[in-house]
Amino acid sequence: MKAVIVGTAGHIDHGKSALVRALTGIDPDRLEEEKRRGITIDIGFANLDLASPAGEPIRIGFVDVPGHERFVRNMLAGVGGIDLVLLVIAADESIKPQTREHFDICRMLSVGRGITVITKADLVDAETLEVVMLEVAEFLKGSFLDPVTSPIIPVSSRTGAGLDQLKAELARLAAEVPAKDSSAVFRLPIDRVFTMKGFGTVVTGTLISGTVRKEQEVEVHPAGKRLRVRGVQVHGKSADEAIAGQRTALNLAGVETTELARGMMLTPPQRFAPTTRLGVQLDLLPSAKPLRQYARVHLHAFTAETVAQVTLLDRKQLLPGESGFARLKLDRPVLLFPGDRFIIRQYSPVITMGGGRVLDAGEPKFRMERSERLPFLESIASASPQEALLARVARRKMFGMTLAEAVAETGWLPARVQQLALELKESGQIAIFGNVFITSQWLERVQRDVLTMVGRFHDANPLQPGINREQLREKVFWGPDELFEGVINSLLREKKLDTDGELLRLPGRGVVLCDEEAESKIQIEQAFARAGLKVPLLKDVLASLPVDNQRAQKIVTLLLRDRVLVKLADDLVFHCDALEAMRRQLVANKTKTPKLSVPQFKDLFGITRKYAIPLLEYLDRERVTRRVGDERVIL
Ligand SMILES: Nc1nc2c(ncn2[C@@H]2O[C@H](COP(=O)(O)OP(=O)(O)OP(=O)(O)O)[C@@H](O)[C@H]2O)c(=O)[nH]1
Ligand SMILES: [Mg+2]
Repeated sequence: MKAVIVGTAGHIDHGKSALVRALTGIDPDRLEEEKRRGITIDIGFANLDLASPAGEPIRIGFVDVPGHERFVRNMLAGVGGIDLVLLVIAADESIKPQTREHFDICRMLSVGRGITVITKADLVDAETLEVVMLEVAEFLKGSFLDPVTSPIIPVSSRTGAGLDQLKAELARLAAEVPAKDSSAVFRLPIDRVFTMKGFGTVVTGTLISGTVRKEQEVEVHPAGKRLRVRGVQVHGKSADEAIAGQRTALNLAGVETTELARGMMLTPPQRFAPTTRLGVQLDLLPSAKPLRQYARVHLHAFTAETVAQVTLLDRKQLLPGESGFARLKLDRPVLLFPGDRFIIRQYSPVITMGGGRVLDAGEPKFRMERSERLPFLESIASASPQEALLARVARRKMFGMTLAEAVAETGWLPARVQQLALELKESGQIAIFGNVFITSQWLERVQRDVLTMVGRFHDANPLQPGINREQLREKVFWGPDELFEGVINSLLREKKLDTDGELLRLPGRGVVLCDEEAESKIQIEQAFARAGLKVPLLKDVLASLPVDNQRAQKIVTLLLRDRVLVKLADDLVFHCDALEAMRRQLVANKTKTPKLSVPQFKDLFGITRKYAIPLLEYLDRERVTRRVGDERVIL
């Protein structure tokens, strides 16, 4: 069944609650104090089933708001999720201050559709009613409630006159209203928290998007706590799930009522983070005072409320009726997505000043340059979803943007982000590596940086075959692993890089041995391996090779780098296996010979003093032995 939320709006005592009761049979004033004083203090709820002109059933959820100027805060908590408004004006009083203020709020929140209801028609004569209708029509001209497109209906909740016409009109409009997206990300702004005997903690709210099911895990923002949905109620009846547009109550496990409050937001777990920085488009009411740079204001979005400081990005002050780009610094974090609407009220005295639209609620952790903020907001303000995603990816520069980041920043489902990303890839504007997006411009730049870095490595290390991947990554990269791997692979594919296992090199650079050199390398290695500790002089070995001395030196450098050979003194080089065998023999004989003098060492390995001293010093360095006087203790 289609679910539509209808809010009331209007001045105190103009008959909003009486109208809801007359339409639904349910008294939305639920508090004892409300009944006693005969005024609405907090938002109240009721529901009504209607049939569309085509005969389809529609469930209307009413959110009845208080008209008292002191309770506009509560009105704002109710109006955030509504699809239609009933602007209620009493025939005997006509337009009053909160008629204007509530109407302004609805306009600022882009409510878009509604019906103007002239209540208490029974209290005035036909002539007065006529005058009031004309006055109201004049007031609404040019707005979303312009009488040319939306009706003004006189009713009496006392006699019932006009109610049938109102119901018919409601059904017609409710059928036209686009349904809230139940396949989008689930979001429930909490408007009430209470305990129910036998159930525990219950929260209620207007489900503004998505679907929530029994036994599902949810996260509450900004607290960040994960909770389980023990039960779901829709319009007061148990259900397996609630869908967007329904008045929803959730019984939550694992949380006390004291941990929850109006203004918090429920979402799927582990995907979203609340923010204290918003990039917005701000609209000031014609009736407001000019908004100064760095002014503090009250911000209301859905059921949340916080103080915010305004930094105007495109002007020094915002004049009445003007619209500009701004950055808001919030005292308390809220969870909002681009496209969400909000209201601002003057800090003191508290009067509604204007409102706006969230453009950016996901400023990346590393700070954006101040100068980048305005162009970014301008670029996404009227962008298509595809262009907006491109701008968001571009903002992340060489770091790229992960799918998870894109989801968190837009509030779109992963599949939608992926689809848009694919389209951007097909038009050559971004590259996708695994789950990371990077713009083509930034990819080119990163590729260039990588090649420059590898080139520099070759210049500094002419005898090395290439740079280790990890080493390169540390030098040039801050983005996610997938992006680094993707960039390297793209360069390998384009043959701008060569690889040899873990090593990367520019094509034609790095040491590559020719056949003769490879042959010589084996000869050198074997000569030293055969010799054990009685090694030949290096220069004698080199002289016997088929290659010239310079190339021979290059090969020796490679063997030393790979620690196949170990140099202990000028012209005195050993094979690593020989050194290892010596070490093992010493350790094996430790119990028999715990100490050795230099002569004993010479005799043990049959070597001369010229070799013995550097070898013992090597063993000391390697902590196999320690020198004590003229002797070595084996450790
Ligand atoms: N004669 C007559 N009285 C009405 C009608 N509608 C409401 N009233 C009376 O007007 C008074 C105020 O009505 P409410 O419905 O409480 O007004 P409200 O707009 O909800 O007031 P707040 O919620 O406090 O802003 C009550 O005493 C109602 O009985 C009507 O159509 N005709
Ligand atoms: Mg009321």
